Amino acid sequence: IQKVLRPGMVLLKRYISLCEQINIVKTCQTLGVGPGGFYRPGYKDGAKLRLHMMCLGLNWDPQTRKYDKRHPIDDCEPPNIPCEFCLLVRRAIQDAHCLIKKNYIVGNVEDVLPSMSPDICIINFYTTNGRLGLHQDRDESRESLHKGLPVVSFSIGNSAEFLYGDQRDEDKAEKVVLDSGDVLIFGGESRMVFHGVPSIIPNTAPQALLAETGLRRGRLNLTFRQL
Ligand code: MD3
Ligand code: FE
Repeated sequence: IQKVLRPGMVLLKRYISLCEQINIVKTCQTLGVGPGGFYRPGYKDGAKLRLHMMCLGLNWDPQTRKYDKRHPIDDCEPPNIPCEFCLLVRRAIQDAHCLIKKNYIVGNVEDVLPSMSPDICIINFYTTNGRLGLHQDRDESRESLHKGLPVVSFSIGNSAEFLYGDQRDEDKAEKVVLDSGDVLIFGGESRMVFHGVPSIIPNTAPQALLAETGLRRGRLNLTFRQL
């Protein structure tokens, strides 16, 4: 089940196979401990985000909202983005292009949803009480934002409610559920939408994923961007 939710916004349901999901979780587990690994970042005002985060390729600091070569806490250079991740991102954008061409009359699909090759992967881990308020992602370069280069997101583990809309108001936002294996792409006209994760739905991860990885109750989200 694949859906174009808005121009430039494509949801590929259950796109990542269970086997690929298991490999992604194992990679995150390996890279996520020790220096440069998962931590609970803070905002400018000192409040902590209700999630654990780590970065690959480059670093992003929620406190300064800046991209950097090094980690703000331990001064480490983050690990590279594994090739398998980048290949999956590329395949997802290609399949989104096919979907758009099949369903809409478009001149050049690259205008509706540009291709991108990621410089950074931000990995968020939400426990059962995790959440992320409505926000826009606009810390990338002016060129990247201007071109509408997409953010590609992978959801793995417990399902999450996901809100998106044209305003910061949760009551005016549209809601979809993101399940394990779903890929969501936001590019072109949809790049600046407000979006957030109001709640994680307990005990919804595929049993085999938990058995194979020991992933604790929670949800992993990987977002890929070109700066
Ligand atoms: C729409 N992450 O990392 S993923 C984020 O589930 C972020 O962890 C959420 O928002 C999460 O910034 C949502 C879907 C997503 C990611 C980035 C977007 C949607 C987006 C950027 C622009 C528009
Ligand atoms: Fe975001």
